[in-house]
Amino acid sequence: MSATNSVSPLQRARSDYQPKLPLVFAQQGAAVRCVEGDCLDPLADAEAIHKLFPHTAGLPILTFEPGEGAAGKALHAGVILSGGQAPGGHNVIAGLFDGLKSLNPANRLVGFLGGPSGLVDGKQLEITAELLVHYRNTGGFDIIGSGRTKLEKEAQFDQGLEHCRKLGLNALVVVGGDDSNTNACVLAEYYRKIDAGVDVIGCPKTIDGDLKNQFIDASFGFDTATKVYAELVGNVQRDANSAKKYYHFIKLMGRSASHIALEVALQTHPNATLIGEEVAARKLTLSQVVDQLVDIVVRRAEQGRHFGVFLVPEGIVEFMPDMQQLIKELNDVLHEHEPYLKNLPTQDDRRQFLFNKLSAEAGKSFSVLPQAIQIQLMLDRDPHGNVQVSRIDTEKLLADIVEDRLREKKAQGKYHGKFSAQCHFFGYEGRCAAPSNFDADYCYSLGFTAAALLGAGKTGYIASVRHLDRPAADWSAGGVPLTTMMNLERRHGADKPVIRKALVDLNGRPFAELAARREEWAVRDCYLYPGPIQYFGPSEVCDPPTRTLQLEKGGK
Ligand code: FBP
Repeated sequence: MSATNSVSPLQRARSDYQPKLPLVFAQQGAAVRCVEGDCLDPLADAEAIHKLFPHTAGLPILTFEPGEGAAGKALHAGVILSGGQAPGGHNVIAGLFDGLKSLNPANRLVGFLGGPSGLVDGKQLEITAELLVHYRNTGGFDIIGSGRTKLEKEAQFDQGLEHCRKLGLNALVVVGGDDSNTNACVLAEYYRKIDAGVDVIGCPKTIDGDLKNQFIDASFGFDTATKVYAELVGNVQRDANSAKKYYHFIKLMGRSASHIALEVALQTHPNATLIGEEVAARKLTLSQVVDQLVDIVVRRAEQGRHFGVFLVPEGIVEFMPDMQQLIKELNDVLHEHEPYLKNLPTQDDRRQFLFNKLSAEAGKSFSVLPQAIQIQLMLDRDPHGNVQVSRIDTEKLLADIVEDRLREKKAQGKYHGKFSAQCHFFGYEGRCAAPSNFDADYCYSLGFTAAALLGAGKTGYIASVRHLDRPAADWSAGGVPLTTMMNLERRHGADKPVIRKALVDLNGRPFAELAARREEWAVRDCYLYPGPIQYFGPSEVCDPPTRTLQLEKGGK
């Protein structure tokens, strides 16, 4: 991959930005004292996880403190970017590189190309200081690319090891979400079991914000992505409030969890925000969700307001009990009849075949959906078995059904307004944005932490930088055993050890803030316009973390 020749003025100015580090690293580089704390059991299914991971379960939590680090072996590390892009990935690599060099200038870093498949296929690139100059503080994963190949089979691990040996590597850093860090954990255990001499460390990445727990404050990329979406939603709100003629249905990325929609709502105060986890808890069907939106349109019309903005998390359909049942049955039929379905000549044949295999109830839910949505629900699952929710036009589905209901109401004399919908999907727009100061600092610190963990000879850990609501100098850095975050989940008919996804906590403060204010936001126009991310200027404009993080950490 070649370095970019043409750069924008912002990119040029940004390349001079020196990301902030936790004090311990700022003062000493990555050669710091590694302090072992309590041994941590898996948060759930401890006995089973211990059995599956005899070498990496029950390890102690680690913290880096000022003081001399143990003199370690020379490190030759490989880094893999895995899964969807998230702002700050390049800074993880920069932090890792600088951290390794601070341990020993002879240490090396190579990047595996195109995600985990780069390790298996032996495709890599030497990371050098000259190359990194072009990527520091930039968005994207283009320095080495990313991919969604699932690393799960021993044959893949063995092939990867062969390439590591050829390249003289003794360490790997996997930058990814819950699924990729699950794979990193399995890889670490396997390499330790066979005494491969390759240590494996994970880093928490995903714009979705669903890789967090008591040890991980946030995944990187969530801060920047939500700021980009909040800017766009704010702009749309201003347009809606100026023209006063459209309802905007905005689908936001984030996979199953609704963290992104919730955070964007807290930053912008739209008229309605659907939260998948609430829909599931209240067992709301598609029709009931539509009723809620219709009610808001009707009440606003009574005040002469015929415009508004609704936020829709992309994974919402998976939380509606009727749709959940439908998706579950579709998954089973798609899995069981995959080759046959692939050979059917038309989409219509496939639709008909699937429909005939569904239970009466699921068939009913399927048949009320517009054809385009039926086809989208039939699309291939991703390599981890997930429905590709970013490819389902849920915002259009909701807008269509809301319009139908309003038409009925009008005919019954229960609604006298005007309704015209505009649909948007904000997702890819935010994944490669230039990282905010928060993500630039956090990612660089994560990379540095990964280097320090390798320097301390650790394997099977995820880099953990905590107290992220404080200034960077006060952040603490350390490592948490990947197995601690594991539990058993049913996947493809078998119990599999996986890192638990964090969904929106309905008892948590971010959701409580939305719940307390949404009635006012629904009927009045309380729009907030956050504007674009600021990289230069006063700290209160450039540096604040997300509302979610502030509230979760007890802030006002
Ligand atoms: P990760 O879990 O890999 O971080 O994915 C993030 C994400 O952006 C999701 O929000 C979205 O549903 C998905 O990737 C889209 O996947 P793709 O890039 O394959 O279209």
